[in-house]
Amino acid sequence: SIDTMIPLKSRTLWNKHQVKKFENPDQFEDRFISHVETNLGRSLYNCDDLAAYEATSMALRDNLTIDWNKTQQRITARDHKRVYYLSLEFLMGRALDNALINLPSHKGDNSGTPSRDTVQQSLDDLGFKLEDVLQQEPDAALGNGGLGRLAACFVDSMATENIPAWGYGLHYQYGIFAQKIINGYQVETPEYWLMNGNPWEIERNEIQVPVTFYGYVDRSNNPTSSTLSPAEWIGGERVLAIPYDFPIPGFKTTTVNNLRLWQARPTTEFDFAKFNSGDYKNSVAQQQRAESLTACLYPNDNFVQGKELRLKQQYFWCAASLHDIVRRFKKTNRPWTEFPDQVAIQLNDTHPTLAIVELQRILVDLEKLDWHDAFNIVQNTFSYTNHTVMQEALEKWPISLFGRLLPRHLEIIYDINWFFLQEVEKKFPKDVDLLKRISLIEENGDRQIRMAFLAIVGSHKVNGVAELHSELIKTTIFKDFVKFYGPSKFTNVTNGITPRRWLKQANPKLAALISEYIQDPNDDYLLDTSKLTKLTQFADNKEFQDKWNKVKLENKLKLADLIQKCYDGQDIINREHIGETLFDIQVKRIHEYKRQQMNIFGVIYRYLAMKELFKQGLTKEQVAKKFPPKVSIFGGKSAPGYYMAKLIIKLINSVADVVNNDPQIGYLLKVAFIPDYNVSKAEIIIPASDLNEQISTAGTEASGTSNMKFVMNGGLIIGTVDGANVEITREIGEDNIFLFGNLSENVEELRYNHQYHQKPIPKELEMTLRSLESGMFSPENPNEFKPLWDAIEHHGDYYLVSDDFESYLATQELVDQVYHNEQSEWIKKSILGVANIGFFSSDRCIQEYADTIWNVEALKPE
Ligand code: T68
Repeated sequence: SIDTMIPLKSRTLWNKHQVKKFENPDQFEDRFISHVETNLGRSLYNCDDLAAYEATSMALRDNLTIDWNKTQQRITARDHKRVYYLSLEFLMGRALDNALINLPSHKGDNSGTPSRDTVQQSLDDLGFKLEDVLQQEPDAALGNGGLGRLAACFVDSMATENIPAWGYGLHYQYGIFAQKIINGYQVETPEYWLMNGNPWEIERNEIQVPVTFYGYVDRSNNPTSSTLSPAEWIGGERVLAIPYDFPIPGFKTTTVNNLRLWQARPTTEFDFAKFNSGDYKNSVAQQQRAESLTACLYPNDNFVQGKELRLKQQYFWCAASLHDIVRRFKKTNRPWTEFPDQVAIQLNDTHPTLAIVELQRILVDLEKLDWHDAFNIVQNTFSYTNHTVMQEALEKWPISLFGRLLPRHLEIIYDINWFFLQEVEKKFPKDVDLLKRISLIEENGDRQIRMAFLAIVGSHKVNGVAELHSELIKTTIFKDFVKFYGPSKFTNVTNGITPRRWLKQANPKLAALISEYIQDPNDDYLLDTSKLTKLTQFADNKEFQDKWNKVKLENKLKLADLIQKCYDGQDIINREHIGETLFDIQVKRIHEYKRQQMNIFGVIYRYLAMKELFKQGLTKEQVAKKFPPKVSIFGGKSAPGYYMAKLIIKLINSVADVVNNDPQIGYLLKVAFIPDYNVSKAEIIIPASDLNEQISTAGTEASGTSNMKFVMNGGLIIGTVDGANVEITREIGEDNIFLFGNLSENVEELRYNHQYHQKPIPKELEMTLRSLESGMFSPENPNEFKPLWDAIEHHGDYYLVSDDFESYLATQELVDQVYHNEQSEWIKKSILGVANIGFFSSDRCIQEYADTIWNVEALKPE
């Protein structure tokens, strides 16, 4: 039907010159050279690795764009429901290697179809090393941590599962800061990731969505009407939203979805008053303000700051995205009642909750729908994912700030609240306390909008991200909503990760070994991860274990190289002993609840205990019996304003300084902090781990996703009974994970005990804290780490380090014993972990969303 609108002559010509994908190495080379010589204006004589990266990327993007167009046309032609995933963060990492892995035939067969291997060969023939070319790409680090990386895994899986889906986010000029470690302290430096342009994005200047802020609500046309009838919002400030589109390829499918990131631009309107007064400089400054709107990502993980600019970012993004979604829907000419049949919008945390209000505004004010009909449509369209139960991470906006920026939206929220509270009152008459607790507006002191509550009321489903967490939200922060709506509105979708990036791309050697042994030369197990269970039969096989171990060793050597580079060439890891050295890794954002402090306290205790043995006259060999060789590896960023997290980083680096330079200790204990942990470093770090720390205070880590990545790469977990650790244990078996510590149901009581009774501190922790106090790790300033021991000894030990420390140390002892004395058992656990991790593929996760929340089906390419 679209076709018939175009005159025959044009159609014939367009068809004749149809753009074709490169389909063999020769065509790839042709495309590569053409991009170098035309788009880049370079030649054989000045084509460096960067140019090679850009030309390769452009050649791949050409192919993807062709499939992108087909995918979009197919969805439109079939009038198929679309999913919109709204996330303020997409932590994508690098795109090129991922695109190569997703090439239609990724293994070199002899048919000549392009694959990662043939592209590698072509580049080689052209004079480049793929490894070096890949290194040229900066990470797209448009996120903080787990939440942002989850969104990236989800877009990968939605494309792979042929779900018609768009991601919507912001095109930050500056993603998360780059972390430098100077004298042991974190220093944040801005990272302009677009320095060399970006071959993966298509800037669409032809689309410009105006977005308005401030101003007032005008009812002069209808002064008697209530806030429920259409009103006109006369905005003050206006900016334009310009989309940048990123093609998202799927694995073994030609479906290519879209990730649309908005950037703010000034409007071309000019201010006559300023023009006339000759204040040219100021009117330019005004325009520059617009661009600063999307300049940077807020670098907080699990914490909200409540800054006006952040609220502006949120509205800018929601308004632009909804405008886009509504425009696309209107082209179908369907009645508004069918909007939820065509559109599912998933809110990644409460950051996009304004989209609920904006859709209600569009329907009531612009489309003149009845208030209740409109809100029905809204509720059936949206669903909300919660990622935390921690108070400091729950968004609340002061009414005063909100009302100034978005006056009409505030009215709409009041009206939503009014009708909601009426329903509550009907069901639970005269329960004033309940009304107070459940209201969308917090009335204590400074009045604030509770965004999570608004997200619940505006959605048809609310989900947590792991079983334990989904139960917790029902009994704690959202208890009253369960009472009102019943439990069925609340559900669980356990997080997942994409095995393409986190196994095939990060660990090609392990992937090759797996596909060889399970006889899956086409890597179908990357789509159907239940196939990994075929590894079970080899768990005891000596030959397989040896090969498995060899891959781990090679990955550890690669990590040793990275660490050496981070330490300016200083070799911290003794390569001679690397095979018998346990790599103990904790990489994630630095946060008290994640308890990196407990990990480093454990390292300090180990060091003190080793020194004591040496003092008693034991030889190195004798000490090694009790404390076999180990490297403790840390990585992660602290929010720039998070004092305690920064102090933990400093402590890790100070301990590293002392321990690594103690000749008596030598290779038996080393500590490394890898600066600037990000996705591309994770791809090197995770495959190298023997042991991975997932040691959050029970009940605080909603899910965790790196736990899944480590197990998928043959790492064993030492962890608490928290987040997805619980389901990982169920899947891989409790013999294959080292669990310790108090359970979440006891956390409240333990905290209470700290507040009201002086509980003695276990002697190992006492010893550790006193060594800090002695200045052993900060001779210039013995008080430097005082806040860390004070938190435990004088401020209630909120994260229960003292309650879990002994069982943590005991479990570490068990780890040492199995790793060093029962090597074959260890490798078996490692293999069984991989064999049974299939459940945590984000493909499974996306299928659950599609079936139980979005009610959307796959649309496969013909
Ligand atoms: C994480 N949350 C959870 N938040 O902590 C983690 N917060 O347990 C879970 O696995 C992951 O989400 C995916 O579900 C975050 O990463 C943030 O980064 C964040 C960002 C802004 C404001 C608040």
